[in-house]
Amino acid sequence: MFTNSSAARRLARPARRRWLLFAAASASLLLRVDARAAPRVIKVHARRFVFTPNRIPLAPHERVTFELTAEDALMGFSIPQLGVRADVPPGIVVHLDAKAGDAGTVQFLCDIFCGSGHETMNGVLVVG
Ligand SMILES: [Cu+2]
Repeated sequence: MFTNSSAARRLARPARRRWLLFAAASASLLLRVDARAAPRVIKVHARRFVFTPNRIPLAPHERVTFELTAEDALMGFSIPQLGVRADVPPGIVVHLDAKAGDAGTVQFLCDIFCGSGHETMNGVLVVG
């Protein structure tokens, strides 16, 4: 069909450019999907009768994974408003997925009696 190879190359250039644009757009989309797929990991340590940190900023609707550890007793990590909780035995790393809601403050607390002072063991997610 083509009488010489330079004519074939000229016609091939737009196709190659389209392919490169498609590849770049696909890579960009994959990166965005990966960023969305990987929730931020937030480490929270519990000891009688304190969570560290006890004030955690989150973006509205952010997906996070809490990486929970306990030092000296079986603890509970509960976020009633988000409907999630976990037992946190000492010496074990526990992962708990959660998704923030709209802007505002959300309390978390220990929901396993761990001694005198347990009732003050809490913290707050600051969503905004
Ligand atoms: Cu407790």
